[in-house]
Amino acid sequence: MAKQALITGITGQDGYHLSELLHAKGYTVYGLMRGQQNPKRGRLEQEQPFIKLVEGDLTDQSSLIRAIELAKPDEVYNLAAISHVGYSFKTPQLVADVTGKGTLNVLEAIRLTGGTKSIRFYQASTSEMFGGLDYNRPGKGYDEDALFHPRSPYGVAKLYAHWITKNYREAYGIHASCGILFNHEGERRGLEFVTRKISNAVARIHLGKQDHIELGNLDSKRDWGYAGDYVEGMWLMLQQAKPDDYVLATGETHSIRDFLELSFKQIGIDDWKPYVKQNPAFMRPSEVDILLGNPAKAERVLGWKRKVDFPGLVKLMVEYDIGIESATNLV
Ligand code: NAP
Ligand code: G4F
Repeated sequence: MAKQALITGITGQDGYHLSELLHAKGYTVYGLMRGQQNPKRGRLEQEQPFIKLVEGDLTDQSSLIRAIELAKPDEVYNLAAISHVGYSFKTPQLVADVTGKGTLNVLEAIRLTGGTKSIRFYQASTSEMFGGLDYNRPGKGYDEDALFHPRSPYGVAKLYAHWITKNYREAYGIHASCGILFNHEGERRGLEFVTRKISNAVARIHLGKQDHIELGNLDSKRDWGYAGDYVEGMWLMLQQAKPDDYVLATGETHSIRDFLELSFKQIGIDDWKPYVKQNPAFMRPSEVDILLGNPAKAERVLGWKRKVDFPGLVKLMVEYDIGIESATNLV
């Protein structure tokens, strides 16, 4: 019998990669989509017709119950969230409702439909929960035992979601695992995130469609991997006999300046500085200065390892954006 999976956040970056992976493994894939006229529906129906779309919203408990009753999933991947850290400072209460309490709503939908023993659950936890204050294990990288100190309404909401998932595991015995994922990027990354903002701008500068890019803090550092590698880790977590929490990361950290340097090199520009203006509008009230993950447990227990390295990631993204931008006349 083919397994059934329900993915919330199906229109997002990870929803794309995970649904491709599960489809290739023979799963029947259900995707929760919000809004009466979601602008991403058309593209999804055209590109991934195998996905069975279910309408619903993380803030609407009854829609989640309906989705579970309809999909009868063996596995639920809770990827839906308001996921932009900067935006979370502008809409902190909404982010608490969606990114935080929304996770409780999915867990409750599983419990109320009697799925606590039959459904395996994945929660999209994040390195933002650590907050970049590397005070407890300098240089070693954050692992599953590191202290949390979130620095944004998004990070705080995700920490609630993380702990409520662990609580449902302990209280009701749900096979629920949290993947503490460090930044993962790729050709499906939203244009509002810094890597894709850069790769897209570099492509447009190369094609003469744009002459500069405006960014905020250039000094922060991130542990950047490729999203396609990370969804494999999500799936592996749900295949284990026992639920647990795992860090997925590369074990390397690079600054925004490093990303700019490699991206501009792709189009033959060695000095990127004349093309970048700093705009305080993109700065955050509190910043996560550095993220570095330690994926040793995932490598040991799950046999997971990232495949795409940092230069490979930058190359893949810039090449993709040059292709997309060349194919359209829009300026
Ligand atoms: P993303 O591209 O921003 O996708 C977020 C998804 O959540 C979209 O499908 C969005 O739908 C959906 N969503 C937002 N509000 C919703 C609501 N009220 N009800 C139902 N769905 C809603 O995020 P991603 O990069 O794929 O990340 C997936 C998950 O992993 C997120 O939870 C994110 O916080 C977490 N995470 C990401 C990273 C990373 O580096 N990418 C790292 C750690 C953790 P619309 O398209 O309709 O807006
Ligand atoms: O690309 P970002 O917006 O990603 P951020 O804040 O690290 O969050 C992402 O990764 C988290 C995992 O650690 C996820 F949980 C979260 O959902 C999301 O996917 O910003 C990265 C860095 C920040 O330091 C930011 O201040 O880039 C800096 N930055 C500089 N200029 C900018 C910009 N970020 C954005 N989005 N836009 C800018 O113009």
